[in-house]
Amino acid sequence: MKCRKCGGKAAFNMRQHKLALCKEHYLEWIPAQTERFIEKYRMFTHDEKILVAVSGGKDSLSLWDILWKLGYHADGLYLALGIDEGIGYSDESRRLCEEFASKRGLTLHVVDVLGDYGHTIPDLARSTHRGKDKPCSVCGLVKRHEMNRIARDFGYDVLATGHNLDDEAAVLFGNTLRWDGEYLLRQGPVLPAAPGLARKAKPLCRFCEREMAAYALLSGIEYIYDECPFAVGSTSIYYKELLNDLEHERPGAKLSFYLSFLEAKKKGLFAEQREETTAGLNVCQQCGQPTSALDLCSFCRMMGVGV
Ligand code: Q46
Ligand code: ZN
Ligand code: ZN
Repeated sequence: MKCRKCGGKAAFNMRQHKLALCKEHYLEWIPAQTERFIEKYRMFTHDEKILVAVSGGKDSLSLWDILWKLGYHADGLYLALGIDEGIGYSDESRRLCEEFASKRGLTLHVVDVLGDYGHTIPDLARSTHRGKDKPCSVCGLVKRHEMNRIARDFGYDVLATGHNLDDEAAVLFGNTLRWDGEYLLRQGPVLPAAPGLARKAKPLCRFCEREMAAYALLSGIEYIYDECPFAVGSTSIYYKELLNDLEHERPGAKLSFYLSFLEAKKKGLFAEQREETTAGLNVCQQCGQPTSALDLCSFCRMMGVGV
């Protein structure tokens, strides 16, 4: 297989795009495409400050690497969740993020959930009614709250995450199975800011998992290969496998599922486009983020802080 640009030996073949590229041209193609998506979906500009949520995995570190190479003002945020499970998952992923940042001279914010709040995610899951079997709902709540807090406190214009096409297609598949209108309306490459909530963007949402793994590998990014130990057996992994079977039989099906959805939404198929709304919500008396409760938001109540 030959590189379409230079005729040299191809390092990576993308059946769904009918495109094969050598290492050099692949490492140019991914950032160039990312820039196109950032502009197309109006995610952010070169004048804005971007906070990239990094987990130590291939997607988020590749995203940070790409934004850095494209000349964006992008700082990182790592949330130390205290997930160990015998493999030192959090410690290792933190080390990789810190190393990544220091090699490139980039700024990394680290929030240590145990140090700052006195709990680890597995502890919180055990001590609350949320997440009896798995800590994922507690973890999601903490991640959303803390990402938004840092973005707001440090004046970032946008919060960028490394969700790829496989992630987005799996979420879309789940939302479609339930015809969950609210979630469908909110799903997309960019979610505008709302009072108390930062704008969110997913610049990698059109690249599949394989493409991001190839990018990380070919650019020599050191990342954690293990998934979070709690991800094993999750519904989203099951949906990803289903969609991969489909993709195997019909290359391009995954991308077209996602893009056709975006197109349908644009045409108004799902009624009026709705932005993230905080109308009817109150303000948490402790942290100031929007909440449906009268006094403290779920995060502050769970952490036992404040009033
Ligand atoms: S939610 Fe659950 Fe993830 Fe948190 S506990 Fe791990 S798998 S990291 S995306
Ligand atoms: Zn080439
Ligand atoms: Zn709060």
